[in-house]
This record gives sequence, structure tokens and C-alpha cells, in this order.
Amino acid sequence: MIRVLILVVSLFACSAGRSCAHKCIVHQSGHIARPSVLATDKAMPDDLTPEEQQELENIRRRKQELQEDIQRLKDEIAEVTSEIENLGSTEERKNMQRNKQVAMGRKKFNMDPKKGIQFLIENDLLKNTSDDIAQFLYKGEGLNKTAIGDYLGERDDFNIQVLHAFVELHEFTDLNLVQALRQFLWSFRLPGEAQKIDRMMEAFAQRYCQCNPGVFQSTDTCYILSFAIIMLNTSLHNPNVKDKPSVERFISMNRGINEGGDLPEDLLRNLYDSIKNEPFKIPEDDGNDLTHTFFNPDREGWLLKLGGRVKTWKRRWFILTDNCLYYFEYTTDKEPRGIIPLENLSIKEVEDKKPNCFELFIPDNKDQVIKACKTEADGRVVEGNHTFYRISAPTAEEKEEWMNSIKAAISRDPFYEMLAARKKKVSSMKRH
Ligand code: 4IP
Repeated sequence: MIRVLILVVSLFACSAGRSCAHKCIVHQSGHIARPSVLATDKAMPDDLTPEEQQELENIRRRKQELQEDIQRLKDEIAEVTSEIENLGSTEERKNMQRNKQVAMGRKKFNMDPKKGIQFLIENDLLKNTSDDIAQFLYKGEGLNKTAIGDYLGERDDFNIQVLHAFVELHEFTDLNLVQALRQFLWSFRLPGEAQKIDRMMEAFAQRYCQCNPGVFQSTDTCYILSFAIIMLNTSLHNPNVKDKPSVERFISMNRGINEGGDLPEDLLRNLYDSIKNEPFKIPEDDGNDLTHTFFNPDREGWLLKLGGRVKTWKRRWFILTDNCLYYFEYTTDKEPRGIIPLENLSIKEVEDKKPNCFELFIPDNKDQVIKACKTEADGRVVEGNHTFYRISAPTAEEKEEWMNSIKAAISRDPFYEMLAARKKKVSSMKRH
């Protein structure tokens, strides 16, 4: 650019000289030579003195030189201008290419977070460090918040490092717990798996306590109170929950969670009011169908079921909803033939003469009868007799889908168990 400016300035200097030379030539003697006499191809006029002729000759030579200079400068400018234009378009092209690849990386990430990150790294759009990836997720531009949550929740060591770097990017200093949770829970969508929720909320509690030392006795207290707040949010703002807890109930529910001691009442009142006045804004599931299926396990279809005492296979219409499996003789039946609550059950694949089989069972207790009910032929509703429920799906794919949905329905419980274990831990602290 500097080179061009110099050229432009030189050209102007020359042009100025040229225009002056073209206008007129003032002879030392005061004689004014007309511009036409300067034309180099013209013969020397006869009426000039030898000095004037010499002068004119000089001027013509000078003019010739100037014209050559101008042409050279014009050529140079043309050359540099084209260089700049090429430079600009290469840069632009590179940028466009880069933007396209970033957009592609984001799309890939939304479909499969690990593959998306790998693509961005392979194309030099992202550094393979936990800090850089955390920044990318924190900015979240064009990223699906469910996919961000899935990536951060992974058990892989590297993903856990990214999770910690991601949480470090959140600034919680001087925020109360509700404000910090609002910020945190808006930056991604909390996955449905208990272990993932546990890891993420643990990282959150650690970061909150690091930013606000002295508010809680331990990160466990912060962790438990965070869940009490999330549950309070549901109870207060979900229209399906009829029983709305009062502030007194909220305070009493959280007795003893500060390492056996109570948290200041003012603090709990403030948190309660904050949630009551404004519910959490949680990111919606932004359109990932697979995740949607996973989090919305309701499903229905024909399956074969093996009898309890008499081992006969019956084709039944199954509906999975509200954490229970219902089975009907016909799709139009109002009353189910049987109901199996899934709480505390496990599921596994099994081999049988029938294809695509899986089994529901009580872990660690093979002989115990599963809590369930069934309708007898005479219409009486009685307890079931199954120590396991063996089920056969029409295709391998359907077996997979049923198993995933049932697993998702079952997996909500371990989390509450983990939470209960922590509560037990912090409230027993004082006694020890
Ligand atoms: C019946 O066999 C059916 O398989 C029942 O299934 C089953 O009840 C009975 O189990 C089993 O004895 P038969 O029809 O050949 O007599 P369904 O109720 O779907 O018709 P479950 O509990 O599986 O519903 P027991 O455990 O009641 O004997």
C-alpha cells in the first residue's frame, strides 16, 4: 500500500509538471512559446534564435522523458493494483472457505458433538486443547445446547477437562446461587443421564464455591441446595404440580444441609423469592430428533411377552409412559391386562428361541417377584407372578429402540439415589 501511495504521489508530481509543460513555456527572455511548438515530431520553427532553438530542444527532450516516466508509473500502478486485487480476492476466498467449514463443523457438532469437534480440529479451525474447545462451547454460536450438554457430560477424561475449563469461563463472584444457576443452566441443556447431571452439577458447585468462598461449608452443600432450587422451580412453576411449597417448607426441607448445620434463613428466603418471581429459563431441545427420542421415551407397539407361571408367549400392545409399561390385548382396549412399574428394575438382552429378546429383572435379586399387577380372565386385578419379564420385539431395530426408551425411563432414579446419598452425608457430618 505504501508503495502505491508513493507511486500515486509521484504521478501527481509528474502530471503537474506535464500540465505546466503543456500550457506554455516561459523563456528567460520573456518570450512565450506556444504549446504546439513543443510537439517533438514537429520540425524546428525557422523564426527562433539559436538559443531558443536549443531551449525548445531541451524542453522537448524533457517532455519526452516525462511522458516515459508517466507511462512507467502507470504501468507500475496497474501492476500493484492488480496485485492488491488478487491479494484481496485470495484473502476473501480464504475467509469464505473458512466460514463455510466452520458452519459445516457446527452442523456436524449438532449431529454428533465428538465428530464435529474432530472435524474442526482437523481443519485447523479449533485447537485441540480443553481451553479452546471450552471457549468454542461457551460462545456457543450456532451450536445446539443439547449437543453442548451431551459433549460436556461425557465420561472421557478429556471431556471432563473441557467441562472444567467451560465452568471456569463462568464468572459467579458475588452472584447468589439462583443467579449463578440461571447463568449456568442457560449455557447448555442438562442431559438426562444421572451420571452426567452429577458430574456437571459437581463442577458447577466447585466453581460457585471457588468464586464465593465462605458462603457454604462444602461443595456438597452447594450441590444439594442447587438441586433443591431446581426442584423448587419445577414445583412452583409447573402447572401439573398442584402442591406448591411455601417458603417455610423450603426452609425446613433444607435443614441440616450445611455440614449438619442450617443455612441462614435470609439466604434461603432470598433464593425462594428469586425463583418464585422468575422461573429458570432452560434451553429448549433445539430439534435434535435422536435426543428428543431419548428424553421422551414414550413409545407404543406390538411385542411378545412370556407368561409368568405358565410360559406361553402372548402378543400384546405395549405402551411405555409415566415410567411404567402397560400391556393391552387390543390397541383399542381401555383397561390394560397388566402394568409394570419400571422403578428399580434393570434391563438386559437375552437369547431365546424367539428373536430379539430382552428381559426386565430386579438387579441382585433374581428370585424376588417383580412389583406389578395383572388382570385375571374373570376381570380381577391381582399381583403379577413374574420374577422377570421376557419380551420379544419384531425386529432387532425395534428391540434396540424399546431397550433405549426403557433404559431412559429407568435411569432417572439413580440420580435421586445419588442426591439422597449426598444429603445423608452432609447431614451426618455434625454427628461425627
Ligand atoms: C398366561 O398363560 C398368559 O401368558 C398371561 O399373559 C400371563 O400373565 C400368565 O402368567 C400366563 O399363565 P395362558 O394364557 O397360557 O394361561 P396375559 O395376561 O398377557 O394374557 P401375565 O402376568 O404375563 O400378564 P401367570 O403368571 O399369571 O401364570
